[in-house]
Amino acid sequence: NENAGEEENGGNEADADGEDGGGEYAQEDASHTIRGGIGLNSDHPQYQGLLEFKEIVESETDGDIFVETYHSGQLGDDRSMMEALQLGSQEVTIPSTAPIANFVNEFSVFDFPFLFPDSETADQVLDGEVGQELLDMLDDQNMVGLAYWENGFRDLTNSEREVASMEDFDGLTIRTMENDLHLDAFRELGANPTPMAFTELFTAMQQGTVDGQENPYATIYLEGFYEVQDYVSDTHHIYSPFVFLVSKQFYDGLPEDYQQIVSDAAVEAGEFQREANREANDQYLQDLQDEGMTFTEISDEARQEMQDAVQPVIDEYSGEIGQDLVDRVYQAIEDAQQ
Ligand code: KDG
Repeated sequence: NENAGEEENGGNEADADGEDGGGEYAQEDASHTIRGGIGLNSDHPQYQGLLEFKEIVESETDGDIFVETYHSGQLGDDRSMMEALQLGSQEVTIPSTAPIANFVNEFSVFDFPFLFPDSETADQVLDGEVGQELLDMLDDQNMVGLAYWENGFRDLTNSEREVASMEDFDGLTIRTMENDLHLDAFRELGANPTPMAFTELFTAMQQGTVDGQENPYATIYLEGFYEVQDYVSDTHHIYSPFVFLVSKQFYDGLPEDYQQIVSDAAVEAGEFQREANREANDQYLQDLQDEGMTFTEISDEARQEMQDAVQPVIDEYSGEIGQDLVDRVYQAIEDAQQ
């Protein structure tokens, strides 16, 4: 995104679309407006994906659906944007699955630690039957889930010490997303987890309210976390999908051909986003080190120890979610690797 430039860490001063989108269409000529908001800033591949969605939808409807894009939590955090979708006061948001689990708890299954071996396997499972089954559950919550995008494998950063193995987590205050499974997993690892909206994270690290956080490299770099964090470890502990969500009230009010355009665009922009995201996550570990962060590699042995420690949490949540669904997810992972 050429116009975004270097964004100040928190990204609070980021401005709403039009400027960024550089679209050819005007809102006053459109019959429908989609306000799409995300928590990450305008440098992130997630925002590039949202701009891609805008371009596809506007050109396919010849400007009759206008898309306004917002980033950096300009419309609120993940939870409040989902609530706005439910109320019909916002049309689109693209949260991680973790906060979605507060609305449909089955979504926690995709956040099981060490579940997906790689992104390609995740794609196949999420884009397959069981992924669709979960999207369908959003209907009851007045949201329509149109596609999975990618946030990516989450890695730990902190300002205290190198984290190479489990004992290094001891007592570290780690911000997690607002999700019980994430909290429980970090407790098992020995950390002191604090749930917090993404929009508050940078300040919390800057002021030392938390020692660390975990997010994919792209987010760590593009949000400027290296300014307030010294250590990064490739824990890769959880794979975070994004879900492209639409307000059901809005979607149901669209003519059928427009529904099709919107849902195809969410998938197509998602393919673009996943690719951009993978490139970003590959590139930014080096950039983080160039910015002065110390990188610590997690050995297979240490990762196995972490995996064993969080197994009770996986067992507990499997019970809550339903072992049958969980087994189908494991089966889909196995099938994807054939
Ligand atoms: O735009 C999505 C973000 O708001 C959020 O889901 C990012 O991974 C995230 C986090 O740590 O909150």
